[in-house]
Amino acid sequence: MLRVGIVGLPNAGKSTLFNALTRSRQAAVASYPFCTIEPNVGVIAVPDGRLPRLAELYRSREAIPAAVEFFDIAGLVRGASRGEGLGNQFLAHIRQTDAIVEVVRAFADPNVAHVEASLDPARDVETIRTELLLADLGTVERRREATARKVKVGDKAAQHELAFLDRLAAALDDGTPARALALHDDERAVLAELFLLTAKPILYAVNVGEGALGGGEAATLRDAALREGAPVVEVCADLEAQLADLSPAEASEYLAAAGLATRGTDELIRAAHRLLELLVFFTCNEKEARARSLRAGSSAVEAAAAVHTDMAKGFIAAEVIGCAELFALGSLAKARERGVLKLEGRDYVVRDGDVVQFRFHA
Ligand SMILES: Nc1nc2c(ncn2[C@@H]2O[C@H](COP(=O)(O)OP(=O)(O)OP(=O)(O)O)[C@@H](O)[C@H]2O)c(=O)[nH]1
Ligand SMILES: [Mg+2]
Repeated sequence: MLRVGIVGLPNAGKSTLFNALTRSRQAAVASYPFCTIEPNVGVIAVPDGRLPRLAELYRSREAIPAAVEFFDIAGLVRGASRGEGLGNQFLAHIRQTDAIVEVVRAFADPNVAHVEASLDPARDVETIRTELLLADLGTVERRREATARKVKVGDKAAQHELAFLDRLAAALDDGTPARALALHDDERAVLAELFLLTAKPILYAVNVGEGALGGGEAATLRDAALREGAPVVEVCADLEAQLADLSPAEASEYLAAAGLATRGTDELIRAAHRLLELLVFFTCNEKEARARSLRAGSSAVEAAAAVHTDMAKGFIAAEVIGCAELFALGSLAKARERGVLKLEGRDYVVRDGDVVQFRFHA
């Protein structure tokens, strides 16, 4: 399962958001900085309105959503890359994630200390960016020393790598995250070995408290995020965390009363899922309707492997229909009748929303 790390300054509301996401009180929350030291881990279902409709069509006894793991990490402060705050320990935890959700504090509350003493979301984003860049620069420099030693003893391949590491270090030094670089395949391989923090896809979760995001600094933040191609999602972490104990109906009522149409956390989970470049395909029968995550661009046989290795080994064909088409027709029988149920081979590229039944030799 892919893992998303929740990153940000202390007291930004990371653990509050984690609890809102997991609809639990698993993570300790406090108004003092560095409340979280050991990370909290939770598996979170990806909300998908298509799943209950499919479960109904197939008369499935159970509906099982796709899931992503969220990892609530200790707060990061200015100087973390040099070991300030919880420094290196914190950075090691981020290294273990596949994508980053950065919580940006945009709520004002005199009872909750701000480590920078004033509210300024755009500055906070810059602070975190700088620390991640500096940490990566350190990683690249250590690798560069090792590579330079290889070049000295006449290793030809190392020369290429050294040139790439120089380019990489210059980019980081210039404020460009590793994810923004255009890379050749061999460079991509070196980058993968470095586990750089700025190579991970990122999205910003702006914690707006009970109010809405507005004003100049919010616009600056959005502009900056857009320039780097990062999604921005607004959440009311504290409000949504309070919904954890309510039934879905009560929660909707509460949200409506607060003037919110949807849960920001639902949007956040879907955005994180997209950030991981995942799509969802469905397998459905009477036992269960199940949403499954798959890397975008994967083939039918790779999708089969995501269900069971035996299905991939004995793969014969995949019977496929897009769920939008299926909903329009109203039943699988009709889809069969109309001949819109397609039989696809192992190289078929799976699309988001495909309902797939695999045929395979047992
Ligand atoms: N007013 C207000 N307070 C919030 C909101 N979100 C979080 N808080 C409060 O802010 C404080 C810090 O929240 P946490 O979730 O513990 O913050 P954190 O980012 O996990 O902090 P560290 O673990 O110390 O890095 C707590 O007192 C929360 O109740 C919000 O949206 N509005
Ligand atoms: Mg915390």
